[in-house]
Amino acid sequence: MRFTDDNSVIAAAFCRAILVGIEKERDGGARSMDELAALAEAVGAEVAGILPQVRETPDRRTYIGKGKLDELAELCASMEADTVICNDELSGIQLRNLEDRLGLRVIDRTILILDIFAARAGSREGKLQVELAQLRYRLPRLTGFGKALSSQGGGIGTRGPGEKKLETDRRHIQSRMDEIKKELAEAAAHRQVQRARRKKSGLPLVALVGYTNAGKSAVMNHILRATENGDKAVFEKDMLFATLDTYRRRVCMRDNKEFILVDTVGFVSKLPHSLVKAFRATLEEVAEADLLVHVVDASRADCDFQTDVVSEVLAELGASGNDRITAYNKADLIGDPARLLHAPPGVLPVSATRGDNMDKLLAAIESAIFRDLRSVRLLIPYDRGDIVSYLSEKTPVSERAYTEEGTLVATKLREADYRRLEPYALRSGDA
Ligand SMILES: Nc1nc2c(ncn2[C@@H]2O[C@H](COP(=O)(O)OP(=O)(O)OP(=O)(O)O)[C@@H](O)[C@H]2O)c(=O)[nH]1
Ligand SMILES: [Mg+2]
Repeated sequence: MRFTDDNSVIAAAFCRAILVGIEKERDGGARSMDELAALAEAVGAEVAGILPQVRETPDRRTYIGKGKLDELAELCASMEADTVICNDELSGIQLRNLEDRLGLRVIDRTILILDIFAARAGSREGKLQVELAQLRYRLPRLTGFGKALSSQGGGIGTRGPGEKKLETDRRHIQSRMDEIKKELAEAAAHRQVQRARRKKSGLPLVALVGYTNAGKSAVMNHILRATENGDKAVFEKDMLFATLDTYRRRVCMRDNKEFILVDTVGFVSKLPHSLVKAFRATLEEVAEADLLVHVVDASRADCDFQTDVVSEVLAELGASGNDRITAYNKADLIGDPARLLHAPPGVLPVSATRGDNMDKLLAAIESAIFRDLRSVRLLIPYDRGDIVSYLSEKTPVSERAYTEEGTLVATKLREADYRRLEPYALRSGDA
């Protein structure tokens, strides 16, 4: 693997690649290799061959075993491949040994995912997060290359030019990382202010989570259309990692009920830890959400596996305990409806593109986030017309009457509003 001067890794774009992966016997890892192929194609690589090896753990020095490595070298030559892509994150030693033996560029799954993120990140914060993840990946891998370089220098114990270069590189990377962290901290502080504002408004937060390509953005778009907020649609496409930034939309429903809906970046198996770490700030909203809507692509044979991956990432983000609704999306693609009968209880089959059951999903969201509304009768003095307007616009007013002392309003309030307006509340039995 080679790095360019701007610290990014040379993308796998336009290469002709052989994919190599370790599969545990019990995993039937073909699924995972299909996904690696999709990831490779996502950056424009051409997949010239796939070589899986069944073994429990990767070889510490060469990832795959020696016999397999010979087979790989032959395959690369016969297919005229210029790149090898491995299905796990490799150490610097493994990368170097493989490159030395094969005489080709070797890329691992992590760098492939980082490449996709680097190419697609849109916001400044997203770009910085990816760069930080790339640098985090690169730093511990300098040593492997450094050893190779330092051997050009003098004998044992002397500091060769390679070692000096290694140190310069390391310092350069470290200082860039510090710079990025500082800028990200400023962005995080800004978001903190926004979050505080939302909390004060008391608007419930609903986050869409799920495996990449499950249909989270499609669910968001359907909900936006169904609630006449269709002009705020987000990007949805049949590709891995179509969404890379967090998108928040205010959804206004009937009865003046409002909530914030958040579309998030999709998860993938073996999501690089450096990336989860870098994206933790933007994914903080997932942990803070009042409700998670887990969107599953139920048309996939491996949907249980994808569900497990999502649970693992949610645990890593500290969101395991949040209230959750699970939607089995793409139900329209399931030829045999009996398959849905195996879905765990409480799971709702939906089709975001065809609209099937989406009204039920919205109703389930509504009852989950608004179940704590308090029914109240308020007597608002006439000099507080602003409060009456607020209640008419923002709450489901069921009755309004004009009395001598002021406007009498019967409605339902969220906790934050209730605390603010409690002085005007009438106890049952009052006028
Ligand atoms: N047939 C069918 N296709 C769907 C359905 N929901 C989504 N899709 C399609 O599936 C593809 C992926 O949908 P997205 O909404 O972009 O998926 P996502 O979960 O947001 O994916 P990422 O942002 O990449 O993580 C798109 O082509 C959608 O149109 C559905 O219910 N049925
Ligand atoms: Mg999306």
